[in-house]
Amino acid sequence: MKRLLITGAGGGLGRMARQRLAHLAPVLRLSDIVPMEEPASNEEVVVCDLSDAAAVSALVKDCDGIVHLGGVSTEQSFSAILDANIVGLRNLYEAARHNGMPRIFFAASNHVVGFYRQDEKVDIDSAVRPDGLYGVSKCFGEALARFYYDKLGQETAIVRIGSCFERPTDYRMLATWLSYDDFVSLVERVFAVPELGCPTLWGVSANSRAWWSNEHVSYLGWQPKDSADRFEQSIRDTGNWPDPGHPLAILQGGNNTQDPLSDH
Ligand code: NAI
Ligand code: 15L
Repeated sequence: MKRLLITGAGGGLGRMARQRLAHLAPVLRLSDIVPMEEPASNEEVVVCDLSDAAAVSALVKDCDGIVHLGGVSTEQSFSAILDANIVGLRNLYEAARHNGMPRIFFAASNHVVGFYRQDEKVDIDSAVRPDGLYGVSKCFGEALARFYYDKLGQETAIVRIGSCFERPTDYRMLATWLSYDDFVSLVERVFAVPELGCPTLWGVSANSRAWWSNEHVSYLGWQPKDSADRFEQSIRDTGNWPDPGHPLAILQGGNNTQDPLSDH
């Protein structure tokens, strides 16, 4: 791979990916709608709104791989979600179609199944039960990725990320945490396997409390090494532990299930 595009490079995961994925290609192209740090000698920095089709087409040109992290990452107005996650994603896939179909790592989300209970078994073939418009937009993204694969052969790893932060900070994240190291090793595998196809998988570390299994994608050869287990006592010690009746302790989507529904 000569040039890897990272969208959302100004965001939480994007800033980490900028530091940790440089070994994957001689050139990193970094993009976001917000200004980013000045480029190093191996970097290209491009400010670009995903909802601008022409700009996204130019962005994707000459890239051999895409880590797509850009977009609205929380529950917001439908118009914001529409521009970034729906129009923006369609623009990305059209740009890929016209620029050599680079392999895509798509940051999907556990919030496509947020209204399942934590004690329900959910696998990759379970019906989606999004917990907000944000989750709905990720369902669209999953369907679009699958459509471009079935129609055109565009390869994508649809990664339903749990909670990818430096460390788990609450009860729910003891199940959903994905460590930065495990995120990096997953991206490495996605771009290393000779044939990827279009798998949907869970972006989650080897947490004992995890609700999801990745047995169906053993061909990727990805083995998460971290576990949230070692943080359990320190989280208990903070007192940040929900009552059994709290959504954080009942529903997979946790507090997102309680977000107000925007009417614009
Ligand atoms: P973030 O909100 O920190 O980063 C997203 C970036 O996308 C931001 O820098 C934002 O400026 C950019 N963006 C928003 N609208 C845009 C537009 N119209 N055009 C171009 N760029 C735009 O989110 P984070 O945590 O870094 O997540 C990255 C991706 O991973 C997101 O797609 C999120 O939905 C997904 N994800 C993250 C999880 C996590 O635990 N961090 C869990 C599940 C999914
Ligand atoms: C997500 O999809 C969000 O982007 C992130 O901010 C967290 O809320 C994460 O899920 C989570 O469920 O912890």
